[in-house]
Amino acid sequence: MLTPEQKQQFDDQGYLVIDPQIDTAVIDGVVERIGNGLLLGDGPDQQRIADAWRRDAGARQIAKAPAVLAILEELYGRKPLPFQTLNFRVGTQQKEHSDTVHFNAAPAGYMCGVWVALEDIDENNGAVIYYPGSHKLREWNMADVFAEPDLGARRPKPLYPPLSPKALRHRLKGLGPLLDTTAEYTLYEEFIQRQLPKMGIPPALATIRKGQAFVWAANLLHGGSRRNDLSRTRHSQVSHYYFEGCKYHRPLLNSDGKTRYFKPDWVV
Ligand SMILES: O=C(O)CCC(=O)C(=O)O
Repeated sequence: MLTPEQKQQFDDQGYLVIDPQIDTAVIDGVVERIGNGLLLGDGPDQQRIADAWRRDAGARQIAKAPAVLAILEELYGRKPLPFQTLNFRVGTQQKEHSDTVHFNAAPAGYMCGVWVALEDIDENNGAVIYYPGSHKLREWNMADVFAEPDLGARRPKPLYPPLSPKALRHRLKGLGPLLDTTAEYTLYEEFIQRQLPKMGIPPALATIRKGQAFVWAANLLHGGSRRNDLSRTRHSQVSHYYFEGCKYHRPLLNSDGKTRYFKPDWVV
């Protein structure tokens, strides 16, 4: 399905624009339900709609589009497994990051994002910004962030006092991290902002058309560009994929140095 040039481009540049072959009716249905507020998001402005696939067949179809699954299998040589969807009405203006700080695997790098444009995207409605080839840089993790003296000095204290091993196990099962990951992530974002000018890679914008998709490798630095026109929407769905036969973990939740594997909630 992919040409050798497309595979080479993904290897060299860490991204690929593809045709996910999703029916326009499916795309329009998701946009309409989101536009009508039938699918609500989290946060005060409800702009980020996590895991719409659970409630919405259209969002599920986008995450499991056969053409996308076939292309990812060609690129990675393993069966892709979608495990999260995020829908947005407007651009996120999210600071640059690598997904490897959120989701990684053993073996490393078996994770990717597929960002489907549910309307035309240009430089004014908050296109994804990315740094071609940055996926080849080392995977920066929280240890790198804390190694910067000023950022390390601002590292937040653990949220809980030392717990018994049993209480700790219980906590980790039910409530996730014992760490203030929101504050730690802010330090990570600052760290990445310092790396960007040093990399010597000019940023690019994923200005793709409605119905196209932008695939990025886990370690490609990317974010949401400025919304130059605040009156415009930017309907999009990003689905995140792991691959079969790996172990899965979330480095941000492991910033105390222990790798805790988890069982993702697969999109079914
Ligand atoms: O949609 C965007 O603006 C950015 C999305 C993103 O950075 C992500 O899903 O990791």
